[in-house]
Amino acid sequence: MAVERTLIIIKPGAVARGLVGEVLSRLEKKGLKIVGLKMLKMSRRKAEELYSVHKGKHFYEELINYITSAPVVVGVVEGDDAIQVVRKVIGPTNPKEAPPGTIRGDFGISITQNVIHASDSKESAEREIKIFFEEGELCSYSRADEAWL
Ligand code: 3AN
Repeated sequence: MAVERTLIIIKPGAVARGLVGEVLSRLEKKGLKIVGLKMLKMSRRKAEELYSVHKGKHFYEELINYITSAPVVVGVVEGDDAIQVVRKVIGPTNPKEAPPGTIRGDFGISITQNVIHASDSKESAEREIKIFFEEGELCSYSRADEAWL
């Protein structure tokens, strides 16, 4: 068992559409544990840090403008192989290619308005969590269903 932590961001459009509960619920029902959670309006500085690998790409400005346009919900999710499991639950980047049953397949509108961000590797998860959370803001607790895992 490899317990990992990953960063999720429920994007502005999904917050505005009232999808926060639905998205968190899908992750919780999959057995993932929410160990940090907050709502914030992302600063341009944090957005640029988060998406630094995309600087210079044709969609970069649109991406930064969108993610800073209105409140987002950022969270840290923990579980066995959480990075890969969360990516599976959310589906591919482009909602048109995301299968039904995945978060992006069911709720994604476009490649920009694709509902949720999640870290794609251990290195990204470590880096991205630090952008939004102090270590002391993350909680350790047992889920009631852990005894069955
Ligand atoms: P993911 O979020 O699936 O890890 P990345 O990291 O490749 O995808 O892209 C980060 C974000 O940039 C995506 N969530 C999406 O909003 C946006 N994005 C990626 N590729 C494109 C594209 N070709 N056109 C517009 N936006 C894009």
